[in-house]
Amino acid sequence: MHENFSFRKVVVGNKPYAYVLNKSDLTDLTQKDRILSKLEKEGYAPTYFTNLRDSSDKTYRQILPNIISQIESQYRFNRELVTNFHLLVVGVPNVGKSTLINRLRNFHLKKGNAVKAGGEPGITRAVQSKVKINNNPLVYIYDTPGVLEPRFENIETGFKLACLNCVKNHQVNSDILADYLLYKLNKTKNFKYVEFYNLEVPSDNILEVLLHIAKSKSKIKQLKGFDNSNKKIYDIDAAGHMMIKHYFDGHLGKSMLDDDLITDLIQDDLNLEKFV
Ligand SMILES: Nc1nc2c(ncn2[C@@H]2O[C@H](COP(=O)(O)OP(=O)(O)OP(=O)(O)O)[C@@H](O)[C@H]2O)c(=O)[nH]1
Ligand SMILES: [Mg+2]
Repeated sequence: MHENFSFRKVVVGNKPYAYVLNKSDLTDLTQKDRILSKLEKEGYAPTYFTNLRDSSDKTYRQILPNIISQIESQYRFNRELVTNFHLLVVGVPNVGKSTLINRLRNFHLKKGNAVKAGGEPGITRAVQSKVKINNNPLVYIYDTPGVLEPRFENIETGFKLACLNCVKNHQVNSDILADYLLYKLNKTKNFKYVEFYNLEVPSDNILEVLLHIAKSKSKIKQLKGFDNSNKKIYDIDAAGHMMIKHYFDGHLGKSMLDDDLITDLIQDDLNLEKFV
């Protein structure tokens, strides 16, 4: 896509919108203020961190009233008489778009789920028929399939999305992906994996870690030798898939793969501190 592609400018333009960062239960939000200020600088506001898995997180309830007030202020200005509104939910696969629609409908309309959600990318296959989520004003929302840029701006973006189960896992070799994941876990000092896999110490050797996982989880595969004999070996590929799944299911601790996108801000802060 065009190198100056900006989701906000191209997709949203001047239309009312909200930027929702879901699955906050899986995210390390210790740098939340920095993330927010970076997003704000890039024009993303209002921004909501939501956890739609946990019903005690009520943040998602603020989204619709905010959008309605943006709509109303625009239409008051334009003096148009419009009585119903249509929203579109857009995002990469498997981030919780359909879940959000159901939750908005459950809460604002007190009605049951209307769209299908699920644990794999690609659950929503086509733009769905509109779903009513509010009366007075009447608001409908369209569910859409997850979208990815045709080409990732760099290979690391593809790795991040694969670690988060936003692209189908088999598109990347699991040991390469697990190697990237291990590098990120170590770099961000997230050593939960050491405890989770009963390792003695942190490691930066992915084969060592995957072999340990394959042994402890009995991931074994059979190979036929040249002499037609059966050989059993530890299945490193299966261990890699397992590690990535453990990660995106949250077993390897709360994490933030975009740490590299906010380090420049941390550097700015450090530079400022020198002058204080
Ligand atoms: N941990 C966690 N899981 C969530 C959260 N929100 C949704 N999920 C789960 O994430 C999975 C994907 O949710 P969907 O709503 O189907 O995601 P989607 O964006 O519509 O996915 P596609 O239609 O495939 O693009 C489901 O298993 C949801 O239960 C959340 O806040 N935290
Ligand atoms: Mg969906």
